[in-house]
Amino acid sequence: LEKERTLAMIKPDGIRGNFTNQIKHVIVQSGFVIVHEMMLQLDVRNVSLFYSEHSEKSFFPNLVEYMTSGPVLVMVIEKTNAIADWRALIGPTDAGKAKVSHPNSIRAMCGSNSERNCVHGSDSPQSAAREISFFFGEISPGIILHDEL
Ligand code: YYY
Ligand code: MG
Repeated sequence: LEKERTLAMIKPDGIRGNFTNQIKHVIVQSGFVIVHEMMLQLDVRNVSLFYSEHSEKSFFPNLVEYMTSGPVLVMVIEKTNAIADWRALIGPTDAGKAKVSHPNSIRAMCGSNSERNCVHGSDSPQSAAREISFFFGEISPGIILHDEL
């Protein structure tokens, strides 16, 4: 089977709650290699672009506030079947439900509810390609671009 890469992110609540080491331990123990990692503070424009598919949702303003509330850690992680396996490890979007239905999932471990769920994972090969290049491509939010450029 071909190796695959996906984008994993520890969101601001995961960083604030000191879950970084535990999450990275789960990643490595599950057979992933962490290929790239970067910690950065997202701004409103970055989050709006990253989550543009949700821009019309009622939860969008709350999502932007959450995702800009502190630094995030983005990682490119690699193994066979990485995209589906990472989604399975993080568990359902609603971390409150995850605590009941998927108690061993990462969102059950460090998340709170559907709005504060501590981690992200790409949901398809198309999303993984887009999200990896979003953070690790030539123009990344990790590169400071002056407004006049
Ligand atoms: O891919 P995943 O993160 O599991 O869920 P999405 O449905 O793509 O939503 C993205 C992001 O939006 C979710 O992780 C938290 C936030 N959100 C929310 O605040 N309230 C909801 N009812 C649904 C999602
Ligand atoms: Mg999603």
